[in-house]
Amino acid sequence: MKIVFCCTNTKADLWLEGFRLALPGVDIWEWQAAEAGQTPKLADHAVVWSPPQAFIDEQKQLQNLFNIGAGVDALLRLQLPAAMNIVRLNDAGMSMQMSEYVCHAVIRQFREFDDYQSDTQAQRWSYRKPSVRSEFAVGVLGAGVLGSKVAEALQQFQFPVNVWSRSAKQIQGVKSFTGQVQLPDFLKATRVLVNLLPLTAETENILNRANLQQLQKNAYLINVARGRHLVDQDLLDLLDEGHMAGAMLDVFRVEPLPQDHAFWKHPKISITPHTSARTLRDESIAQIASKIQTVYQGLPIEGRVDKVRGY
Ligand code: NDP
Ligand code: OXD
Repeated sequence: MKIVFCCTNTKADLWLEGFRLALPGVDIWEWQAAEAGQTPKLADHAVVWSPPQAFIDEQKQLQNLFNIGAGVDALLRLQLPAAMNIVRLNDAGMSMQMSEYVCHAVIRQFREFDDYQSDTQAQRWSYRKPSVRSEFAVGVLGAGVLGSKVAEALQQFQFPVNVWSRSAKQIQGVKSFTGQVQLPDFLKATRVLVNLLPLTAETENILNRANLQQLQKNAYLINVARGRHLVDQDLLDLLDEGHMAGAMLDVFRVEPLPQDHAFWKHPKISITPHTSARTLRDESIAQIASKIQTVYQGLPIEGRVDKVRGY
């Protein structure tokens, strides 16, 4: 069994060590581009994050690309041979982190903690009228591995929760909306919009003026999926016009967010550096190793990406 590791911005050593422990006898190495005239060593499977096209062009025998993240948009931008499968990470500790992040952001807005922070700085003792929970409906775009768990977590705090996905979902206490036809009703019912969609041709720029202005007045946006879902200027305009109350953004069109981007200094925008749900090394190694063993048993594995659908 030969595995090549090619994860941009990731130190390989501990990953390689972890896979050697989980898959005794495996031949695993970190990819380096072959020198001109050198014959590259070819692997059967790869563990990847945002690899370059040169990697795919060289490693022609790969059966599976095991992505060390949930989103596979960077892989689908490459020219991949038809026979090369993409396998996404299924949760592996991400849904708990994502639930923490989103619940934090929703509660922070609902309980006006940013305003209390300003009061602290001004040494001002000032009560606020409590917000009405029933008027604080949270709408989650995407009800897959992460979105469905986030919807469940939000219910612990008794917010009304709706989800929007391609196919109908049955999540206890959560109203499910589907497809383009039901998107307007979903948006109209939403005070806090959480984006957990994959980035595909259909979902790119979905957080645009036409959609965001259908949200309830004083809406709040939490974007934890991909920067290219959001039309940046449309958000800035809707914040400045007062239709939207604020946003918490974890992902951006260009990362790191450029120093001169207007988001940095906007008083109603909070920023985190693509950290809402991190890849956890041990959990990810365990999941990928188990999937590789399943492949060798000739059995189907969870998380095979439909390359046409885009997720
Ligand atoms: P899944 O693939 O499990 O879920 C995707 C959901 O989106 C599904 O419910 C799917 O509907 C729905 N969906 C896809 N396309 C459409 C569409 N055109 N119209 C309506 N609904 C659609 O993904 P995950 O939950 O695992 O992850 C979601 C995204 O979160 C990732 O793709 C990634 O970009 C991002 N992410 C960000 C992280 C961060 O740290 N910021 C960390 C991890 C992930 P259906 O169920 O009907 O197929
Ligand atoms: C992912 C991510 O897709 O970290 O897993 O963004």
